[in-house]
Amino acid sequence: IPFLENLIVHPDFQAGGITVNFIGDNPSLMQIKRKSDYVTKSLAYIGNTIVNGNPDVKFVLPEKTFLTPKLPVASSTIHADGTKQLLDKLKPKAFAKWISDQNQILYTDCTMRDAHQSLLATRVRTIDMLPYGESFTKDFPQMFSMEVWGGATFDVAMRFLNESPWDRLEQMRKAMPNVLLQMLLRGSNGVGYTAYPDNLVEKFIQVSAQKGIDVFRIFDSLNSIANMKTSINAVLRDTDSIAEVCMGYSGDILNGERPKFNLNYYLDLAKRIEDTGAHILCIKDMAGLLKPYAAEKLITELKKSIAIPIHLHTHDTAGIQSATYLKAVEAGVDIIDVALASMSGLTSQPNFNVFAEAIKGTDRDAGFDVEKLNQYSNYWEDIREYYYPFESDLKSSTAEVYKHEIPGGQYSNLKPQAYSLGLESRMTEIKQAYEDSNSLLGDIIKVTPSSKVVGDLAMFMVSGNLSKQDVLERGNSLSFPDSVKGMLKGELGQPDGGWPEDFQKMVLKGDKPFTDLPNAHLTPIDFDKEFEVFQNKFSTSCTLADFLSYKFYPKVFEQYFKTCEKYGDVSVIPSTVFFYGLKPNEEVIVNISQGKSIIIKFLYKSEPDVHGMRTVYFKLNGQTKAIEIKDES
Ligand code: 3PY
Ligand code: ZN
Repeated sequence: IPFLENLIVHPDFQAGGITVNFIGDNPSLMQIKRKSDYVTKSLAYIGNTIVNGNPDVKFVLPEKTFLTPKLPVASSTIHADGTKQLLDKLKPKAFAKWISDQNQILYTDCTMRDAHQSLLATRVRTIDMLPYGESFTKDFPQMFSMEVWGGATFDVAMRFLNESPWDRLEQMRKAMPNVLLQMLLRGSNGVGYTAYPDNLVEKFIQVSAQKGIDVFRIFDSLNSIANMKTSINAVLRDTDSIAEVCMGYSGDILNGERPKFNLNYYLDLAKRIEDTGAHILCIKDMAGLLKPYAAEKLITELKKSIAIPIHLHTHDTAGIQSATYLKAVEAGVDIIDVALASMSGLTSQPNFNVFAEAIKGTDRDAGFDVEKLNQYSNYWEDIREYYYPFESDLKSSTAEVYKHEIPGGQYSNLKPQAYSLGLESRMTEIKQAYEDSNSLLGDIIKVTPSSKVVGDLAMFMVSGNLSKQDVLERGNSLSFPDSVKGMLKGELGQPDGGWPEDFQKMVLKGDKPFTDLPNAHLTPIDFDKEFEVFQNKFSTSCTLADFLSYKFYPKVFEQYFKTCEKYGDVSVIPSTVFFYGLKPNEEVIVNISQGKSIIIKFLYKSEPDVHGMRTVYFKLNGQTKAIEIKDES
């Protein structure tokens, strides 16, 4: 009986003074046991990281030291009412009107989602984000929104960080009760890389809204409204959240030689997006291709043709996107996406601190205190050091992006992908092949997951030493990657103008493509039945939210669940220890729950015995503990 050992040492029990409700009145009897279980699991995790390293960390700099990141003291002890309270009061439609009616430029902070997805392979952990979010929204309740969820964060949280994305969201909501929380949703691809049944996407939206998402930024990787319809309708029908619908920006509206994605294409698409009932239009410039004068033209024309507010998203890969923002602001854009200085630039968003200061004194200035922004940026500068193995080594901005059009979030991932295929020395060819793949596919919108398919085709070409001409000449005898076959079969939907027929035939080799919706062939989920099977497979303590994680990422969830069983909740272990373990005599404080912490000091590890087992010695709250860890080397 788990509480027995606690019960017999309880002073009231020993004094014989217990009542019938004694156990119910003393929940700590159970908790102490859980705590010791938790401690054992945490030690096992830390011990394993000391002996074997974190498998996600590909290289360690042994001499590297870290500073303790410091947050500024917030100017307020409370969270003053902000956009969250305004949305609750007005509801989305009237809230959208409020956006359009007011004149100040509004900001979304992407530091906690797209910025680290684009700079640090999405590896930033909840423990490093929460204190920032909490303090920042006390200082800046005038933020439009904080982008905190969706995109690759859902997958990476479980796959590499052993965190529940849902716990992250719930904690974010608590930490930032006054500002809108925003997520990126891949339309019928949800938070995954393929199409899912409509009722899965709908349930996902309902649960995400309940747990805290206020702004659903919905996009489709081929700009297909049909693919976004289910998500848009679910947000409009089932939640009080905002449906922000994207048009992905490709090409260059000022370049007559790239006529496919011209001004009329975007004006028409925006109008059709407005007609869906969307509350906000997002121009999703995922690769950072929207040049300053193109932005001026596009926003000016959009403002004439649609009434809903416009939110502009870009990546600063070319280094000139602050100028794009200036032109967009002059042309009347309502909201822009930024990242704190030390997490901005290159494949990330433009620099918040610099932009807020640069428009000081203009009529759209929203009065951000740049000193304060700089202090928050300093916090992130130190946090970023924890993640050094995940930095992409892009050193400077580049005009090449206008040629290859690789999205910011993919650019930083392409190198590790090339590395894993032994192609790391051939990045120049890969970038050229990416451009050629896009051309073979008929010039498409490239964003997750279509961008991944273009990347796969590029890798295939480089590893097989195939030029575009070679592919066209020898394509009938080539076996293309599955993702390319799937996309040309119709699994991601249809691009405007359809797929190039010759290339499609070459890839599919007699397999018949379909042109109805990509998820039309998928069976809807029977939630009652499947949830029960799921709980039986894992645990009755698993929630509906866990079930959704499982439906999007079955293998990843299974692995995540096993790791939780073995190591407990590792999200509370500080990042330096999570990634690099401890050095002899180094200690760490782990806050295992509100107000409860343990101090763990690593003493030393023995040499491996004949079975490869090492004994790792710790001091835990002053007492010595030894655990056995298998050395995998
Ligand atoms: C994602 O889907 O993860 C993106 O960031 C797309 O831009
Ligand atoms: Zn982005």
